[in-house]
Amino acid sequence: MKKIKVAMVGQPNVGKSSIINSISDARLHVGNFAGVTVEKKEVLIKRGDKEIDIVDLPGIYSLNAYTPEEQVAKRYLIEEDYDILVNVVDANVLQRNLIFTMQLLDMGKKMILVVNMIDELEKAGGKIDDKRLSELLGIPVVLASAKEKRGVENIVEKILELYDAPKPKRKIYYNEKIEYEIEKLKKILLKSPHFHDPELARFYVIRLLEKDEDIYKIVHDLPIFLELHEVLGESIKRLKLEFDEDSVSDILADERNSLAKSIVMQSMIMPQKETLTDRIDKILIHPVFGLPIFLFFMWTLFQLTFQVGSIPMEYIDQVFTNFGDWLKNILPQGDLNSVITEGVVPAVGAIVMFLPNILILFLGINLLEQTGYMARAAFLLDGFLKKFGLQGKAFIPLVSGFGCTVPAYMAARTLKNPKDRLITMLVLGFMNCSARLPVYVLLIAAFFPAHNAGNVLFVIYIGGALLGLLVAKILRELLFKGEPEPFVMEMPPYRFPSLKALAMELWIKAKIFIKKAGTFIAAAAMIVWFLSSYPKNPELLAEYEARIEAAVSESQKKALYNELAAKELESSYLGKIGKFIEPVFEPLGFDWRLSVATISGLAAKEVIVSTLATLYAVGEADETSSTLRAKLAQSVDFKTAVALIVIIMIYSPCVAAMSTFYAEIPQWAWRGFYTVYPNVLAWLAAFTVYKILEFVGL
Ligand SMILES: Nc1nc2c(ncn2[C@@H]2O[C@H](COP(=O)(O)OP(=O)(O)OP(=O)(O)O)[C@@H](O)[C@H]2O)c(=O)[nH]1
Ligand SMILES: [Mg+2]
Repeated sequence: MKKIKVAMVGQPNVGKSSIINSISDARLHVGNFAGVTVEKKEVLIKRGDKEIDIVDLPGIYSLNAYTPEEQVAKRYLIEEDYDILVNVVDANVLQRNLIFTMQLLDMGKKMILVVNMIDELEKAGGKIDDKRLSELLGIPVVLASAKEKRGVENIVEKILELYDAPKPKRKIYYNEKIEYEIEKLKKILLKSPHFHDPELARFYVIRLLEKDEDIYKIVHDLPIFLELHEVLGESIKRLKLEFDEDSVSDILADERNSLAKSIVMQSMIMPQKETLTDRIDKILIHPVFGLPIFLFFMWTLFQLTFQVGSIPMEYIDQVFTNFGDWLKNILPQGDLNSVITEGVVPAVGAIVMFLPNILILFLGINLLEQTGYMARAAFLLDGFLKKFGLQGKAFIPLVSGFGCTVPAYMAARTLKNPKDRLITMLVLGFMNCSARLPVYVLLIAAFFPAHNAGNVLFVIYIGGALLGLLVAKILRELLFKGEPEPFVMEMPPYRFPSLKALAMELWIKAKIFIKKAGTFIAAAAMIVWFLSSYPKNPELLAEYEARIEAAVSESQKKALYNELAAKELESSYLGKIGKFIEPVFEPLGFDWRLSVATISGLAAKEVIVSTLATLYAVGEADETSSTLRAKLAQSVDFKTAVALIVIIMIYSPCVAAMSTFYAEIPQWAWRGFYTVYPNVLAWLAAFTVYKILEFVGL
């Protein structure tokens, strides 16, 4: 079967990923702000006897790629082998997008232009003549709307057509003075046996004139470089003089700009209305009301997360309890029975209970991403963030951090300046991820009055964020002297999120969450159960059996049972590990069980809940089953609970997040710093809070 390799490329937020989703059954992440895709993704589609392998690239503003995610796209474009380039542009900002199209045309590849979001343009009264546009550019043009699935199948048709057809002739040329120099340099380059394709040579020459370092590095090692280098220098000098500019890059930028302008003038009717977006923005980014409105949205989100999310909780809990009881009866007595009914089922149940809370939180984050409000919030908070040495654009990875720290670290790729990026990544862990939500909800429900629960949750999240800002400030002052880079953020138009897409995203999140509970968390629970049940202690058992035998009353018997269970737990492997680490946490009032649970959170934050569920289930075998929440409230005091919350807010994120950080940041010194400092800080903060609470007598 023939395989056609297609690279999807264009500026950020033009709908590349959406188009791929609409022509395949892929579920690439989309969002209404620049920088959603930060790593290349491949999707395979079949049409007839042909396979098309489409590569979704991160959005890129120009070939002078600055940020790591732009580098991913650029490197792919110049280093990889592909048959067809599909350049996606946004119909609403066609002229600006076409400037980049000109750069892509320099590459001399087979190329298709997809003008997306045509629905929005038409709604605003604009129009594009695709035939004319195609004539002017000399490549096939498709008008499309990924949202309405219009024209998307045409893209596939054009890809198939173009694959079999010869490469169309170049139509776009620059000013003849520039072309003259290009021609001269091209001849030299073509003397080298490495270059057969004149179009590729032309592209290299243009990039060399623009002082593209990536291309420079490739050519530098060729024997022809010596000859080329001299002539190149003269050409650059001459062009700068003739055009009276500081660099050839500037000259070409002007050229591309005016080409784009004239092309748009000949092929497009512009809309002329005040858009709905303008009107909404008058309120939402109002200089005075903007921020309070933003805070109100956030507060509402956490209220809903707690209050609405807690409604189905008891039903889910009941389902798992019943399921556990049922299994207990049908499975043969023994270790298998215990590990499943005392280890796995309660642990998984304790986690799955929080699915509704998590979904509401994700719904909030998703709305932020899909409507276009994210870019506004970044804009509103820019001034505030700058005071703390962070860039406004850092807002996007920071908010993603409320969902999951792993993609948030990746999202930090959109920050251009390495210092800004590193600071952002170092404090990202303080944005409480959704895996920590179950732990908070459990602890809040156990230790705070119900009417305040939503507020406490809000304070935890805002508190984490503020702490992150404070640490960013300190890092900026001590280690990264200087100002954060100023940024220009694009304000996409507001878009009504597609309900189907929203439901799909939530469904995917729910599946991931349940899968994690059923595999990773279940496995962790098994380990915890094993470590807490072995080694068996026959002497202890014999001793207590004798005493229970001799007991006179039922209540005395029960007390002895509980004592036995507690002693058995203490002499288990886990008990020994717990005792070993207990001294570290003792000043915070933690017993060994809380200590173990805290450490287990490094595997995944939900494991804290499942570990607590296992450790606090022991010794209650024949009492009326009270909930984990009630057991915690009984055996942990308030200030210890608060100290635990503080620890969880600050200490290292899970191993998955940590390994993502290591993958993104190659310097060992920073990796080391990142691994140690949150834990030290967490302990100190928890200790301070504990002492304050003790002092005020709580
Ligand atoms: N109205 C309308 N909205 C669209 C269309 N295509 C995409 N969108 C929306 O535009 C936004 C951007 O879409 P993405 O597919 O994430 O864009 P992208 O080009 O992959 O962006 P990056 O990954 O950041 O480079 C999302 O909110 C989409 O729902 C379209 O044809 N019409
Ligand atoms: Mg994308």
